[in-house]
Amino acid sequence: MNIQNLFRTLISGIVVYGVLLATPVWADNLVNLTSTGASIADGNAACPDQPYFRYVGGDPDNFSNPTDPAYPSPDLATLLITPPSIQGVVDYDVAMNNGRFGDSFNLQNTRSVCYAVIKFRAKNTGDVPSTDGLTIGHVESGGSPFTVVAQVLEPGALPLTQTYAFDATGLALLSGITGGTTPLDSILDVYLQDDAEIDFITLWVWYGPVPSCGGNPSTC
Ligand SMILES: [Ca+2]
Ligand SMILES: [Ca+2]
Ligand SMILES: [Ca+2]
Ligand SMILES: [Ca+2]
Repeated sequence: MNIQNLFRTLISGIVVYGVLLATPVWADNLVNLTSTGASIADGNAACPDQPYFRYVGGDPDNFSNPTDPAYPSPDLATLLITPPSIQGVVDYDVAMNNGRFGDSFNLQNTRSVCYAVIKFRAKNTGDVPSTDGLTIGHVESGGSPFTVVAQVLEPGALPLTQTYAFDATGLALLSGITGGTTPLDSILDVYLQDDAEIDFITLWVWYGPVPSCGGNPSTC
């Protein structure tokens, strides 16, 4: 993974119930994500008897003014300005051209992750959007390194709302942020560099044993 791909973007939230929309097939641009099984019904089926937590960043208002605030963690805020970009750091609903976007979600949970779905809306707005990426992971103390959990490359190529499920690798890495053997601070960072605009990001997370670990969270 080159440095350009590494720096592709994240956010905060609350518990609610809702309905997911259909997802376009775009597998070539997905890292540790899949368009298969990206629904609440799939998460409920994979993690029986587990409620889901919904984390929301930005308002799904189709990029409308006013801008929606992002709340990057202190470590992500440091990453966003290292080095400074031409445009600077932007919020949701801001056309980005050589800028940086970031938001952080405090997952507030120390259990491993059984299932997770991400939904967002993006569009290309800058000079070379084909090199962009939305990166989901965890920024370490002081702004580096960025532990990558999953990515969507060129997230604005499709002017549509996109919904993906984390694959087995993504779930294992996500569990390293929450309920792994050396859990971090449960903050999930999302980072985007540098030519696309984000309307909103929503995460659904089911906690519990990681399916790929044979149902035993103590072993992974
Ligand atoms: Ca708005
Ligand atoms: Ca650019
Ligand atoms: Ca770019
Ligand atoms: Ca918005």
